Amino acid sequence: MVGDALIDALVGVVGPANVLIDADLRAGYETDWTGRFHGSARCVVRPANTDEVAGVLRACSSAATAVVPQGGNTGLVGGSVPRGAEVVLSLRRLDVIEPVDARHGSVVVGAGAVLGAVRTDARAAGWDVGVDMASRDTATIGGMVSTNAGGVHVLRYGSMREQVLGLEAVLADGRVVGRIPGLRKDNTGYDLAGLLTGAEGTLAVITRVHLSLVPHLPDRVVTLCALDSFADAVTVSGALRKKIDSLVALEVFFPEGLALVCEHAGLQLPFDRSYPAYLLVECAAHGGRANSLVEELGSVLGECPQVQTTAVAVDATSRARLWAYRDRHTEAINAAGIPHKLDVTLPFDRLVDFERAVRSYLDEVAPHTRVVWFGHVGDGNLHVNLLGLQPDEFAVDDGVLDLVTAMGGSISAEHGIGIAKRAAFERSAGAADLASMSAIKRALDPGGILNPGVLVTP
Ligand code: 2HG
Ligand code: ZN
Repeated sequence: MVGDALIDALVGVVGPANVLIDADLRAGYETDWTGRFHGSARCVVRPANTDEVAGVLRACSSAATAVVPQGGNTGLVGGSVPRGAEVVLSLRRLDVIEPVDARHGSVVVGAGAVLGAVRTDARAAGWDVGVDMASRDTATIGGMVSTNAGGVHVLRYGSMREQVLGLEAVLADGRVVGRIPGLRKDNTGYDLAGLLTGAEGTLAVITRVHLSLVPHLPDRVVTLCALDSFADAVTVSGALRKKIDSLVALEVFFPEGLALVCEHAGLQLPFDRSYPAYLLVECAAHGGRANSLVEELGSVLGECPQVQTTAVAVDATSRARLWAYRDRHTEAINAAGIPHKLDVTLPFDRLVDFERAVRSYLDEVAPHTRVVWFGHVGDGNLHVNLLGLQPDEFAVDDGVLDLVTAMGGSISAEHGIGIAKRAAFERSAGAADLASMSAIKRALDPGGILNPGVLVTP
């Protein structure tokens, strides 16, 4: 039987301990973080290095068996869990973090290296990773590059694509592509690293990444602002983006999400009463400038009459206390039910209209739905979490995403397309764009074994 021959071949590549066949061993790899997406894998295979990844892909290609690459399994669009009898290719054992280049600010890491661990090494050398997010202790660099992850510092440092100096990846037929040396300028041919970044494991399996680092900025101030409306939050965030060079994060959340977080995490409300909107602002510098950051931010906020009250934090513990109100949204929402996650960008001047339009759309078509909003308002990026829908119900999501498209936005700001946004993506993207993507898919993965069903139609 083909299946058994494949298992034998995989065992030959990675050893019996790293081919997980039993249902209880596979289980942790078969359901996504939200609990919305799950399927059964043929097996989970855990290679330790690039050669083994190549061996696994050659075996799967010969057996014409689909492969679902998986990093930390923190994805939110169903792109890294099986949909039916695929081989899950876990990259977590490729977790080597090479010594940081402390003079020039870069590091080469395996795809399975966890963001938090890379950040610790970078900071010890006076540098930092430009992308940060709440799932930092589980998310892997390979997964973050594959999904072009964003996070809370995009307005300062860009998404994952901007951090990649070079990468190595394995094609479906086992050939290794890419460049690791990580030159700052390299204009030779097609940008394969740029193409594989954000390809969601549909074109190749990323095995190593050369990351550009950013200077570590230890002087920080975090201010939580209370506002009377989302419109005020958008206005204040525009003023902060215009006037403050040291800005590294600009996040928004609302009373529904804050109440969930406080209940879930056992936290006190930040102010003595609730407000219609909250802005979390972080500024950073080095050279002992914390006090001047406080003064600069205080003076710009003082010129914004929309700001009702603020809480300011400078030391690490107080900063973490304010960040918890924002960072713990995702886990608090998950504790309340299985969410449908819509991650969208709008032009800044459509954000407020969009929020109103979604509320009236939901009142009309799904009044039982509970909506929890938050996001990276500094990037025009909102996370719209819908609770109370069936996991396989897509119509309400698609209606919201069509509103995004109609308002000139993007249906995926930072989480990717996966399987969750496939239909909306096909409606929002241009026909020639879709055809070009399909042609690229067919060229790099002619057998269609890499993450079929995700992102692109071959
Ligand atoms: C975040 O910004 C992540 O924390 C997750 O992108 C967003 O849970 C979400 O909807
Ligand atoms: Zn986000």
